[in-house]
Amino acid sequence: MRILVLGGDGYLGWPTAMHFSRRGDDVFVVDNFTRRTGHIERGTDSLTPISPLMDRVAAWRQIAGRDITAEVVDITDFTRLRSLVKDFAPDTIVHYGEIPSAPYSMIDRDHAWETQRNNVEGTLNLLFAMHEVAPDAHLVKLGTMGEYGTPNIDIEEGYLDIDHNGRTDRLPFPKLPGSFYHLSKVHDSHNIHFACRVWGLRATDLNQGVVYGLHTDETELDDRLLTRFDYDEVFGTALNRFCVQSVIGHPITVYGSGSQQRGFLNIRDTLQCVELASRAPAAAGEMRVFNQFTEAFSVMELASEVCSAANSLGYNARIEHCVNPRVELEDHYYNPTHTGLLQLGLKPRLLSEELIETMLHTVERFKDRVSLRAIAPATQWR
Ligand code: NAD
Ligand code: USQ
Repeated sequence: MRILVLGGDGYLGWPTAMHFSRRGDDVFVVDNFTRRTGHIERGTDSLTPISPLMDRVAAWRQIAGRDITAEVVDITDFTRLRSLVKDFAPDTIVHYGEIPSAPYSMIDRDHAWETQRNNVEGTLNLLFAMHEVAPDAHLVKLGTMGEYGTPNIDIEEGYLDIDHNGRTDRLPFPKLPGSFYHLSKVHDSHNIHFACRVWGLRATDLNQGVVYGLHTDETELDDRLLTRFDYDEVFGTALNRFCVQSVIGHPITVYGSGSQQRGFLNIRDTLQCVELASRAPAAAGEMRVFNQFTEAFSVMELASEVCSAANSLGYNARIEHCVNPRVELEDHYYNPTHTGLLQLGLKPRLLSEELIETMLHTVERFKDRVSLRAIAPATQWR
């Protein structure tokens, strides 16, 4: 398979590129280093030291004996994106190339605008490029469970059968996103749905939950192949942050009561899901939607799991409830369907004490790189 990975220098993109490359697929990675410059702007960095993209590619060639092609391209540059898609002629385009942080989008007007401009413009460009020069390619787009928010009804996979005034239809599931970032994903989903309906493109929208974990089979091969691991309040996500906090003796920062629930998955399962979706493409004209997570937890459950795993290793971990910087429901109903990927063959790797301990051991190796200043929640939704 010829596979174009947009955002292939990122937390999920780089491991995805190696994953497909190792399986013999022809991989082309595109990135414009927005995530690296985002860290420079905030004065923060990944816990793991990550090599420059071209060094990663060279290390991969040396270690795995395989080539990954990489090019620095901003996908909001339509002319370059179009010619790249035309020349490479991908079968599959895995699109991770967006600004992924809810807090970043809530800093102020400029950050909200930059998140929506970058994300919506990049995806719109991609849809036009596919329409013009790669109409049969399959788009595998990373969306988010946060598009749905936390409605007081069961969440379906993308669509809802509605019975209204005696008539029925299957319509996109209503969305209640919780940040300008999550909203950008809703706008993308609408644009993708439109392009599939009107131009006959094929797409899979993967509404992914919060990803945790440091390692995949490929990143483990050599430190030069490590992926990023963020723990700061803007780019770090819950479980990853809690592991770093436990190792350095910072209280685990539970926002509010911690009873808010989310879907979670291991980074290895992200790769599994993306591969399953890629090898079984959507039909022409179809926007298929999968809810991509393996387990739902409350934030408090997650914090307690990390706290007890850390304490069993001899750390002095403890939980602290912070005033919630976000506007989000804490006590709510949460029952999202997530059967589509299981039906395609997903074998989930569930969270366990052993898995958290492995993460804590890796965090321990790099703990001297932690900047304490970056941890406390500072970005307010109000
Ligand atoms: P990341 O920031 O590490 O990776 C995204 C990559 O895309 C970065 O390397 C960035 O430089 C690049 N990029 C951004 N804008 C670009 C542009 N205009 N042109 C070219 N490259 C661009 O984020 P991640 O955690 O790997 O997330 C990947 C995708 O998955 C994102 O779309 C994110 O919204 C989605 N997602 C992530 C999670 C999670 O928990 N990490 C959960 C659900 C969904
Ligand atoms: N939270 C805490 N303490 C922390 C960090 C977070 O209690 O130190 C809470 C938040 O309030 C929230 C939950 O944990 O209720 C999840 O927050 P998060 O920062 O881990 O995740 P989120 O902002 O939702 O964003 C992440 C990724 C994003 C992806 C999303 C999937 O950054 O790219 O889209 O997870 S989902 O949450 O399903 O929308």
